[in-house]
Amino acid sequence: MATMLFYSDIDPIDQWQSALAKLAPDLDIRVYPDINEAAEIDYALVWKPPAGLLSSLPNLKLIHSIGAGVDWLFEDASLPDDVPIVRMVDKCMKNMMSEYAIYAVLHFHRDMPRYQAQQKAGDWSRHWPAMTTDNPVGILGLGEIGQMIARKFTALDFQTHGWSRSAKQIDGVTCHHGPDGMQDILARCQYVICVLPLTSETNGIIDGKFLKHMRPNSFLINIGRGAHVVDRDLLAALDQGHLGGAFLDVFHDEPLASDHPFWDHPKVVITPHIAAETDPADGAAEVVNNLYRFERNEPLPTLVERNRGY
Ligand code: OXD
Repeated sequence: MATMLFYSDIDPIDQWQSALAKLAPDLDIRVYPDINEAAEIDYALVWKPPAGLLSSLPNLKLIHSIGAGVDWLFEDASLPDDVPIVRMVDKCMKNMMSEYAIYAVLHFHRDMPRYQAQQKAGDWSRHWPAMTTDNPVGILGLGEIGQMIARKFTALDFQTHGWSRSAKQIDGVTCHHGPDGMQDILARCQYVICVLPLTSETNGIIDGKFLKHMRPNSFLINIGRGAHVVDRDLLAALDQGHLGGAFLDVFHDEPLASDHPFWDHPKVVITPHIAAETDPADGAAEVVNNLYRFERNEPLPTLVERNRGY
């Protein structure tokens, strides 16, 4: 029987325990801090554990993230180098991320900030809507989540572009890659959605230069990580009128400080990192499948490549 440590400050532990118990009744789940013997732990299912916790488990064989991003794991200097890491990418999460992206784009596309202000003022003015086919959507990051978002925008009839580090081909999506491809996608899209992983290459990627390449009066949606954005450059692009608005779910520091200028900026919409949650039932199925694959020495589809950082 295998033993798995569970650590998360934000996920519903009871639901995870019962979902895992249904699918893998033999799995012994130890919820931190009730680990008992550290040497007994084979697997760790975690979201942002304290630094040093994973390295204190001498027989750890696999680390499974509860979320899609794993940048926080690499902040722990003592993270064991030889233990494979698996990301969570389940269907519910992909659905939630794409719903959020669609909602954010349509918020700007259908001029909701203006109609919300008009409602407050009791103003019945009508404005000609933007046309779907004239306002391309660009998705930065074409992993599983980015691809699902792209497919859904294609289905809504938006011209859909995508950017990835290396070349990709996706039906119905104009794919760009590399640094020149980034300039190209930014120049062509009215709505730019960031779902990039956070790595040393993408940290601060949304800076003044990036924003200058975006179309005048275009919109940024960030559901990647807060550290992708240089906040003061984004604020400048909004204040100088270059950018039409930003829809932000992730921030450098979370919770966002109460005096951060994003809070009451008229062109910014903020949500508290809720674009997607990991559903315990769906997530538990993903974890159990990965553990079976691992035990049978089969390839793990969401195995993190440490040299890439995702
Ligand atoms: C994340 C997640 O990685 O919510 O941010 O899954």
